[in-house]
Amino acid sequence: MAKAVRMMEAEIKKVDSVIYVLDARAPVSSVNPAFDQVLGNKSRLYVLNKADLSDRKELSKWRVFFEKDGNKCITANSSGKSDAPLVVKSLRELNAPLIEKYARKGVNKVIRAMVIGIPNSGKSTLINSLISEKKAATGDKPGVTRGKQWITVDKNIELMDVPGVLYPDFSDQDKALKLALIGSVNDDILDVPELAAEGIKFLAKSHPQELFARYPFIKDFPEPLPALAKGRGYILKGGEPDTERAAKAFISDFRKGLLGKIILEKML
Ligand SMILES: Nc1nc2c(ncn2[C@@H]2O[C@H](COP(=O)(O)OP(=O)(O)O)[C@@H](O)[C@H]2O)c(=O)[nH]1
Ligand SMILES: [Mg+2]
Repeated sequence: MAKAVRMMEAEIKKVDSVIYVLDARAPVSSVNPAFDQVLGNKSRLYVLNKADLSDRKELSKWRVFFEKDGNKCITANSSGKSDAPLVVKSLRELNAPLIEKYARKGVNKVIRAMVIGIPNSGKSTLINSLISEKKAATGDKPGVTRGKQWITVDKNIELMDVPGVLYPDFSDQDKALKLALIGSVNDDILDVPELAAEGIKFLAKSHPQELFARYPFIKDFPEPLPALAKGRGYILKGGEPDTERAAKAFISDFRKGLLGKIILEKML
């Protein structure tokens, strides 16, 4: 934990801005306040990524929420390339005063930025969407000379080739649940049936329409997993409901957006 902060401290000195990649399905939980001090007053471009999986109307409110203190916020679907120009344009706008200051002296200022965010928020995907070749991934190959390589996006923008991973903030249970649901926590260390049961309980309150539209057969059942297993026909040889499979199915459905475009956090 302290090591991650120290590493970030060293890297942050080399850049003008950070591109803070947020998972749009849990914008607040995607931020780790532990890194705020390290980021200091570097200008931030917040990218509400995975916008394709999120409620568009709600997202526009979140965009406004993150646009303060001179920072910028945009929404993006990094799986495609269509939002890449907006990312580049916004980063250039964020640094316009600096670019102009140099331009007056006849110098082309290259803005350097570091892409940061919690695991699975889409940092690598975003970087790859900004460049023509898949440089972000190939740098890890053994034999490829490592060290500080900057990825050139255009004449004004270079990205640090290694994205900064922020460990997620598990300070409260509610955040931990959301982070696990969106897939920011390795499933290997999770109790999947427990996560699914908690997730269903959460959605039954926050998004009952979406939940029960997909799984009408779990309504009014105090134990949702056996009901879901029976409803889906996941039955073990002995006739018992396969709750493990039901749990996996629910989590997979949620992450694929099959329950709908759900944002787990409500704007206050
Ligand atoms: N639907 C959708 N999936 C995305 C988007 N961005 C990334 N992903 C997926 O999210 C997963 C994690 O992305 P990755 O770039 O490896 O995350 P990183 O750990 O932050 O580098 C991958 O399966 C990506 O394909 C997006 O905008 N929309
Ligand atoms: Mg990555």
